Amino acid sequence: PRKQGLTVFFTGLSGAGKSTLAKILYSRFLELGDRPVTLLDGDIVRQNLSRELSFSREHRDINVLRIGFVASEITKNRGIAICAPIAPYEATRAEVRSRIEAYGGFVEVHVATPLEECEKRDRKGMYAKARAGLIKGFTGIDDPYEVPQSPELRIDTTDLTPTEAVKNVLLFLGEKGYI
Ligand code: GGZ
Repeated sequence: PRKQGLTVFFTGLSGAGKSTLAKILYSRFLELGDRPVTLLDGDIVRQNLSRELSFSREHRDINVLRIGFVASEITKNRGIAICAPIAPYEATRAEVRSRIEAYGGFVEVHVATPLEECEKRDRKGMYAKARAGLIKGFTGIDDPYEVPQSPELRIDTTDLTPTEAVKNVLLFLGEKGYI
């Protein structure tokens, strides 16, 4: 029998490592080669599907629900969707989960790298700008991130290489029969 579809939904702060893990996972799934894979990375979606949206609560919710809709269509068609938005609100993540679970697997991965570490890395200089007040409403600084209460996986990348972190995701997916 053909395997069911699957969405792997990474959530976490800016700079936590979501995109890095999502990209590696994407290439691992391509290597497996048994199902079509789609990567819905935060910035790609912002550029292509959500260009008009701001970072207000309302617009973040619209953005995350759009990602969830695309992922649900992919999951319905037995593909694999990998999503990597911040998705700061629990209720919105729960909504996405229930819509996708109607069609297949949903695995929420909280990339739980602490704010201090994300800010220390500050790969794009955005935390410095947010601290300086040049960006208002930045997640973790002056905008909320609601910590996932029951994700399938929680991964702190502070002391893990990206490859090791992705290994944990693949191990979980294997154990649960998703791959
Ligand atoms: C958070 C922001 C903001 C604000 C711009 N708050 O590190 P990045 O740069 O590449 O990732 C962040 C990205 C977050 O977009 P998402 O679509 O994932 O967010 S959400 O799920 O909340 O809709 C960051 C950049 O956009 N960015 N302004 N105010 N991140």
